[in-house]
Amino acid sequence: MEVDKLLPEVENVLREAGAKMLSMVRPKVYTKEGHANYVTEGDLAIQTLVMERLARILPGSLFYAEEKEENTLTDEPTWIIDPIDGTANFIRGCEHSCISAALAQNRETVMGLIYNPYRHTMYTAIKGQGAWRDGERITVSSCPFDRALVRFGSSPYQPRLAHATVAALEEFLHSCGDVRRLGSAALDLCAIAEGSNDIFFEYRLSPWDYAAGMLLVTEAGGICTSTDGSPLEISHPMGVLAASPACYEGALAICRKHLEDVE
Ligand code: LIP
Repeated sequence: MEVDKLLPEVENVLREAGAKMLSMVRPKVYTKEGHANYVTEGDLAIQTLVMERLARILPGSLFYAEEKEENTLTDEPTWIIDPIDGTANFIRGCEHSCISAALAQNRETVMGLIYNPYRHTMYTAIKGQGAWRDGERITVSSCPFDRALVRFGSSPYQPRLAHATVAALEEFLHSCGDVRRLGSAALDLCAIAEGSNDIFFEYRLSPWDYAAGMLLVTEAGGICTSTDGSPLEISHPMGVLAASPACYEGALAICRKHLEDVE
């Protein structure tokens, strides 16, 4: 499958979806299972639009998407979609959310796109062909570990991970430059890929949160594994650690150590 031929059309789908997202002011909000877990009419409308358009671009492709009832990843070409990553920010008007789409083949991401409609910024990556932001090549940083900027996610739907997250954060604060929590894992992974930040971790995410971003990071020269160092898979939720080569080992040691705190 020549995925690079699909890229321009998929970019247009995400830009159309982004315009729809920005047009939805004060969207209806619904609760989902788990602590502080929400979905809006924006998530649902954008997921419907993106799935319809991508099904036309790649007839016969399957979907693994956040607001679908049932998700099972097979070896078949499958779009992994987060219609709005950073839903809580979207609900509150905190303009830091994005639309994330990945194409998987044989359970591996071969193409990833993340669109930030607030900044009209498009991040793309195709396996083996590098990572790009608005057509400019991007690479991870060379910042040393003791000066690293660390992005993290607090796994708010999983309160049992709070203690381990806070303990890891404290160690990062003593070991690195500073920490930041902005509320979109996909945009956090873009920050690692473009080199504006150096480390990202979150002890549990769903495949739609990271399937595109993990390819951006590795195609930008970074390392992306689970928080215990095992290979990151997109067939089920996992912890995620992404970092530049200069920072990965130090970050893995901290993430692994505090994973032991999780019951
Ligand atoms: C969110 C992630 C965030 C994580 C939240 C949630 P959503 O995605 O981007 O980093 O901490 O738990 O998973 O739910 O807004 O698509």
